[in-house]
Amino acid sequence: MTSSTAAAVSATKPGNTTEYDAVIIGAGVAGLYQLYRLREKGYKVRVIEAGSNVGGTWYWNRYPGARVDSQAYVYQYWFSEALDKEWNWSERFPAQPETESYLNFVADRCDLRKDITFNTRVTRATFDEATSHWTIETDGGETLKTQFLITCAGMLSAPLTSTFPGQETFKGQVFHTARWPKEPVDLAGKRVGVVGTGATGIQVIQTIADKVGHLKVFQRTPQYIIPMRNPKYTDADRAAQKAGFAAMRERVQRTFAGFDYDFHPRNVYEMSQEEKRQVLEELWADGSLAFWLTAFVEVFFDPKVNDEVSEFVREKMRQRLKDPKLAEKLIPTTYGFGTHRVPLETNYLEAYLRPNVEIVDVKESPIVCVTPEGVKTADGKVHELDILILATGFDAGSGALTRIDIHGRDGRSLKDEWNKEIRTAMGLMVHGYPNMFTTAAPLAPSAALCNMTTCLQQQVDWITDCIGYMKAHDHKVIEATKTLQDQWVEHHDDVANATLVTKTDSWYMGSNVPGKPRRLLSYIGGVGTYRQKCDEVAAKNYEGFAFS
Ligand code: NA7
Repeated sequence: MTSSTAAAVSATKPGNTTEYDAVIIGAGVAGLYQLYRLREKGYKVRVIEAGSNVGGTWYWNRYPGARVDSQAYVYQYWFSEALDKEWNWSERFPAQPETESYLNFVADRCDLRKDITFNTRVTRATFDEATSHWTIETDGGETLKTQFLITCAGMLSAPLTSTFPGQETFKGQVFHTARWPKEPVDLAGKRVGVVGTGATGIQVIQTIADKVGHLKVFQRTPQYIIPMRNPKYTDADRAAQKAGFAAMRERVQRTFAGFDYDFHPRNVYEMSQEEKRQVLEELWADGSLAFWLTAFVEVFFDPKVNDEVSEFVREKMRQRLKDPKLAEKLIPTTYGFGTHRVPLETNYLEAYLRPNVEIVDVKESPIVCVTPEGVKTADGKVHELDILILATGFDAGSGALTRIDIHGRDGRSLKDEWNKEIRTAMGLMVHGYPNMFTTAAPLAPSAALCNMTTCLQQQVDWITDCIGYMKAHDHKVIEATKTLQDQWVEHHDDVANATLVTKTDSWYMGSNVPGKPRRLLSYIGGVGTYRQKCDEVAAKNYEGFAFS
């Protein structure tokens, strides 16, 4: 038995306390890589994972039609070219099982499982000022002591499962998309309701429309959409991707959103209508988020440019929705394109042309409650259902951490603080919580506006280097200063408030959770810029962070 396996075994016994250099919460994209990096440096590390297996988002979100919206060749790890050589993606935007398999493959090849405790949730984490260590408590009754706590709990991992009063009285089955069962769900011939038309709802609706008896879509806000172009990869495609591994690893680090593409280099104000149209048509044909994240940067800032691009998308949607009544329901008019997450889709609009699919406008007549028979709307109607699917989203960015009882210096509670105002120092630490590093936390690009694998790996690398620096300089404690945090929040807000994103309600702004303080969750200054700022801080001996 290795020493880490021995520690793992003893830590899983209730009542035992084991000491670690680092405890990581979560075994998704970030947690697996963080474990790999710290173990590589010889630290004693334990990962606590709520699921029964690795994968994070790709473990939990196994609903029908779940699929990644980033191209496979950028949604991957960069630390090992050997791994890349061994793994073969089947298509440009793989479905959930393939991405989950990839993360299992990495966990197996790097022998990561032996340091992960599965089926266990961290319930409480307390910083002890006398020892400068964290005490971590789990729902399995274990207690772990650790110098560093690293949260890799995901930015979309706290699902809003109890959306409506009366859900428990429903005679049929209720599923939240992020808690979809592993066993198959029989939808054939059933009366199915889907609440929510975000990126998730769209994937579900387009996938199950032809499999269910009758589908009612409860829509509050229609979406701008981009048709996904998802060719199968050939051996030649894969060979080219593998040959370009090193160049791609470099490229994604510096772009606006961590993809291989970046904004159009030409000034939109100097382009003719025809030239603009040509750029938009070319990007539309690409069938990826490039249409959103590479057309014109002004889409994010200038209402006039945003209007033009919004109208382009509306026109494309109108061409597919020949019925004017449907078009009126499904084409957004009250907010601008790209001011919240733009979903990719495949035959989503066509699903509504089917005779067994019905749209229920719950802006007009909101959902009041769930009854034993189905969903009751404000007009008094009960929509009778056998299965209710909640694609109602997440308490994003902050929810994963506020659902854990985290106490920092002087007993302060992260939940209480973030319930008033969500503040972090570069999304990497929170003032008052020494030796706690965060990934995918608010006010970094990894909270939303990023190809997640790019941003998570950057944060993990920064954290690993920082811990290495501390060990080399014999520092025991690190804490983000209030000054750094204040400056970062101010900078973050300055950049955010210049954009149209802050003028639109969505989970990006926290406005999907009643009472959540409003602030853009994700840093929108760009992935490349954020990386540069993080690197500068590190180069200046972690300026803004206090050591002792
Ligand atoms: P989202 O994008 O937060 O979408 C949630 C959807 O659920 C959205 O259409 C909401 O309408 C709808 N919703 C939520 N509550 C209600 C109520 N009470 N009544 C009616 N409709 C409701 O979550 P997703 O899971 O789709 O996507 C999250 C991210 O995961 C996505 O952006 C990708 O990055 C991956 P609303 O818009 O609030 O009117």
